[in-house]
Amino acid sequence: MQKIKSTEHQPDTRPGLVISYFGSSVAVEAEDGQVFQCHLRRNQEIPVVGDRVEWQLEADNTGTIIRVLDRRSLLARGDAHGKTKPIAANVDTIVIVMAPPPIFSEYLVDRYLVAAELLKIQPILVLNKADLLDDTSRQGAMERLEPYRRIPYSVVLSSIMTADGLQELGGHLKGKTAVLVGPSGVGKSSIIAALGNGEAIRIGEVSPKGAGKHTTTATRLYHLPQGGSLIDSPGVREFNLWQVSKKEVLQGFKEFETFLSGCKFRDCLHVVEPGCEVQAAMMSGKISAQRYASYQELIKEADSYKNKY
Ligand SMILES: Nc1nc2c(ncn2[C@@H]2O[C@H](COP(=O)(O)OP(=O)(O)OP(=O)(O)O)[C@@H](O)[C@H]2O)c(=O)[nH]1
Ligand SMILES: [Mg+2]
Ligand SMILES: [Zn+2]
Repeated sequence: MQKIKSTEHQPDTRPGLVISYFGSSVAVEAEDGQVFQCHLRRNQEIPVVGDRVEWQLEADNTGTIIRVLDRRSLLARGDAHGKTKPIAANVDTIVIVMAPPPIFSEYLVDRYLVAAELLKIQPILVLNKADLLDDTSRQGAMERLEPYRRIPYSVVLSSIMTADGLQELGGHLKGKTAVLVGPSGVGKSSIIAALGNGEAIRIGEVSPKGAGKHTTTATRLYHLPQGGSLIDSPGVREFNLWQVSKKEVLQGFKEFETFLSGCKFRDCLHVVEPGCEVQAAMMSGKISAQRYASYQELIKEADSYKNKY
């Protein structure tokens, strides 16, 4: 029997890109750039922003999603019930945005970094609002970012007020599909607006709930004039990983790798075991104590899934 190739379209379907998601419908960009509101059929795979889809035009000028095409990556988080919630599809880069005050939480950054490593997505750390740093707080921020530079991860200090770092960040993102993540109010939407072509991103719009808050409520994809796309996502206070195993947690801390062969026990978890090279590397400062603390916390979490679910 002949297999239908995934690139072959049914006669009346068109290719499209999901640029926004509203629950019961999605906004799909057609090949000519026009955007159509598309409905989902019952029991179909739920599309995510960044997904390539096949869709059909209806008489009322809306569309129906026929099929979600295979993804090259899917960034997701875990919810309180151990379920996986998708954030964005087909991303090459995850931009982890933080800003003062209070600068950032290493635990949050490290969770995103584990996700990035497991999905083989390139992470970039951005400390935005650099204009708000005085000499002392700048020094403190640099010290806390240093372990990440050493691993090495790309770290960019940016400001939409002074335009510092924007060109550097733009260079990293050129031609890529990137998702911006991080807490609310750090400047994700502002960065996208600054890098984009001034396309109306609603920053400064007052949200229905918080007085004077300009919060993004739906994930949305924007094209960059210089090529590439940026996905804006609503801010989060926490990022929970989907249910990862202890082995996967370890894979997420890539700077540990060079020490693993030195451990006394082959099944060493690098937590309490004697003769552990990872613990020794942490003690001698070759591995950051903060990164190691994040590792311990995530190992504990991975261990708890076994009993919970
Ligand atoms: N001083 C300063 N303020 C900034 C900078 N970038 C953004 N802001 C301000 O910070 C506030 C929040 O910016 P947003 O871009 O809405 O933040 P966000 O990360 O998209 O927030 P959510 O959509 O809630 O997740 C706005 O008032 C921006 O003007 C910056 O580099 N420096
Ligand atoms: Mg926003
Ligand atoms: Zn060990």
